Amino acid sequence: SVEAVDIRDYTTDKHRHVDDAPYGGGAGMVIQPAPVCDAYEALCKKLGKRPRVIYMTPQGRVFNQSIAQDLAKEEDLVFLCGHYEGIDERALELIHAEYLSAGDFVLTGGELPSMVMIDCISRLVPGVLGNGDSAEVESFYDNLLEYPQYTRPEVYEGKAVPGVLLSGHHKNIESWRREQSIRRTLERRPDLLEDAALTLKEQKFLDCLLKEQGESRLKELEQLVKEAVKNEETPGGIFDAYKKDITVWGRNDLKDVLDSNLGLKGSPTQIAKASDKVRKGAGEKVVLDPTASVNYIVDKLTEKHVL
Ligand code: 4G3
Repeated sequence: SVEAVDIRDYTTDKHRHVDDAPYGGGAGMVIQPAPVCDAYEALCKKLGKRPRVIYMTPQGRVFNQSIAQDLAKEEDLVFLCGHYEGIDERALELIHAEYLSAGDFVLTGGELPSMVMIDCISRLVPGVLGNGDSAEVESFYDNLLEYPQYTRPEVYEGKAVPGVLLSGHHKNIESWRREQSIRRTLERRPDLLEDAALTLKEQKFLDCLLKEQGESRLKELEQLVKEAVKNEETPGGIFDAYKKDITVWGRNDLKDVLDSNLGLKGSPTQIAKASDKVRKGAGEKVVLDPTASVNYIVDKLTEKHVL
């Protein structure tokens, strides 16, 4: 169950003040340590133990399913919510507050983040809200996103339900769903794949997807580099080669990028020549045309930054 504690009940003055101006000056008010600590101590006395205290703050570790699983093991938890102002640092130290954030955004108070966490944690407690200890609880199962779901009708607005789901072939359905989960995770949350639990076969499948993606990126990148080299005079020939990895402004900056990242020194022409020399050194036939140089540069950029 959830119980709200009002720290104003732990004040002694007649206006029940809980905040005061910050030492050192500055805007806003700061919650004083006594009401927070006294409220916590009263709670500890009542419970006969000292429950973990979670302080809701944008400066905390970002809450996730695995933190929820850890917190779900606790018999009792205290969620401490600041409102506008901060809380005196000494109170946070004395009650051993753990800092958690609901995400990278700022609200007027910690109440909504605490409710998000309470909802998330409580559905992991067996017997709470009708949920059991089923595998369904692990929604971030294997660190993959969920596969798409379909229900009746079989065709809606001309869009049919994927045939495999109607086949009754459970093994195929299961592997189709896994494949969808992997595709979707790569598409929407590639960061999750780092820790995804994949079978060897699934890893191979992912490698194929990545290779396809890499090849199409390469084509685009090649086009971008060609443009940049061609538009020697246009400083506005800006391109952002794969989001954040390489940003090149016209040809002179291309030179800088090649210089600092690849150790290729000199003017673009010299670089082109140097790259051909390297190609020659590597036993390739020398092609002194710009396209070949562009290809070489693309290779280098790809090797270092994109794939
Ligand atoms: C402490 C938590 C509390 C410092 C609290 C703001 C967002 C979150 C507050 C502070 C909050 C969150 C109150 N806003 N992302 N506001 O979990 O700067």
